[in-house]
Amino acid sequence: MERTLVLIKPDAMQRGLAGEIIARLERRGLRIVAMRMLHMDEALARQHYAAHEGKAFFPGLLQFITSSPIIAAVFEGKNAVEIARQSMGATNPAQAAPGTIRGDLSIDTGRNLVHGSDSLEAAEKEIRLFFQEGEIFSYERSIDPWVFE
Ligand code: D4T
Repeated sequence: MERTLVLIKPDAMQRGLAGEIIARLERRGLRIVAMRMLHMDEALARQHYAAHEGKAFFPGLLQFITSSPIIAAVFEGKNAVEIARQSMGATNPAQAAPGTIRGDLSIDTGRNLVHGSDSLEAAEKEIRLFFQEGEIFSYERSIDPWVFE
């Protein structure tokens, strides 16, 4: 079982696409184990996007990701990292396949709606930036919704 960090970026929030994006990931078979709406500050954005520091698009990326609230979520499931990224499609929406979130709903790399961790190591690091371990839910002891009293 893997966990991955998903960010519903400011453009998706402003366009009212949060529900659509969450629904697609849920329907794929991934389960929400943590979720919060927050406004990223510059310090958090710099940490999250540290790998891109120095690149030409970095200042614009920081400005964009801190421009309005986002939803941060942890999704869990078998191969969650790869499955989430596949459902999101290529970083550049022009190359994202139809049927993917970016391929169906966006047209520009800088406004590509959603973030998904790109490896298990990145997922662990990124999840820790947004959530404490105690905030991540476990369904282990949940009541089976298809067994009735
Ligand atoms: P994120 O990290 O947001 O899920 O995107 P990806 O993992 O798919 O892509 P990335 O790390 O390469 O890029 C991070 C972020 O920067 C924006 N970006 C990227 C941009 O504005 N211009 C660019 O040329 C690139 C490569 C989009 C995603």
